[in-house]
Amino acid sequence: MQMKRISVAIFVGCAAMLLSRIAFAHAHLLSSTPAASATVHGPDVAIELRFNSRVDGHHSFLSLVTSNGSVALTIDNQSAENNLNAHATLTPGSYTLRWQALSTDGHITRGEIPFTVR
Ligand SMILES: [Cu+2]
Repeated sequence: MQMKRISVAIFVGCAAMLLSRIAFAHAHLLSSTPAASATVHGPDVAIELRFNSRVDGHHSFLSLVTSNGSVALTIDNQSAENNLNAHATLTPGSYTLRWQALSTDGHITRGEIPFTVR
């Protein structure tokens, strides 16, 4: 009898956890600056990624990939809790912004945004 009660409690706990995970969907990228495939003016480039949910700026990662390799970017103070911000000084050329975002539900999403600096 005691055993049955415990297993029911575990089941209810799991269902609640599952529901809360669905409610706090992981971070999907809504838009970015630079936009994908955009050409922007250098040398000072402001980077902003906007997501559909809160992201943890301290446990997310941004890097810039060029033909010479990749450089990690320092994430600035977030302009909004759904955003990741950074800035870079870039010479003309092709770049890929690689991002990895930790959302508040503990899920990680990642992607790449190619852009050109002229
Ligand atoms: Cu998630």
